[in-house]
Amino acid sequence: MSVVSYIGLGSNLGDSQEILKEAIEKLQSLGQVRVSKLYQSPPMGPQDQPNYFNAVAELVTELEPLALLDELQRFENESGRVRLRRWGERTLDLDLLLYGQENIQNERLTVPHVGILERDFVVIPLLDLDPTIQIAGQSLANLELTQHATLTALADESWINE
Ligand code: PH2
Ligand code: MG
Ligand code: MG
Repeated sequence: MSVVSYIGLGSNLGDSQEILKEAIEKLQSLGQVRVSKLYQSPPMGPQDQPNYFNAVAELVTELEPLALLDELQRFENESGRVRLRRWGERTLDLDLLLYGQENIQNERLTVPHVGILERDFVVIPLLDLDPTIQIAGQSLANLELTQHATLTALADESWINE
């Protein structure tokens, strides 16, 4: 049975736009993909690191959550993932944000992703993909942080074709 999942993409090392584009191509091997706009976002965490490129992908997939996580981690590693410190700079970050309506908690995975409702670089792209999206009964469109988001749209949904 296929499930609608959402994957957060982030990069602030290397040619980030190209790295995210390649990540989308890899996600397309796992199912049907739609992408949000492409954003630039000031770093959450250590401030002495570059701004992030962020986007979210919707993936309709038959993969079970842990099998999907394996694939995401494989894609991170294949991109020559460099991660220097916690909350710090990285070439590619692929986070499983939502998997259908499921709540998952085990040693490898927490879904919905931790902190999802506090991160404008996740909430705003999710709203691009589904303006009515809810998490645990909370409509994301009504969140305070959508009113004073700190991120900038760099390109519309066609950025993956550039
Ligand atoms: N990811 C982090 C740490 N800080 N800041 C922004 N703006 N965007 C991110 O994707 C991000 C971050 C660790 O995953
Ligand atoms: Mg992350
Ligand atoms: Mg991550």
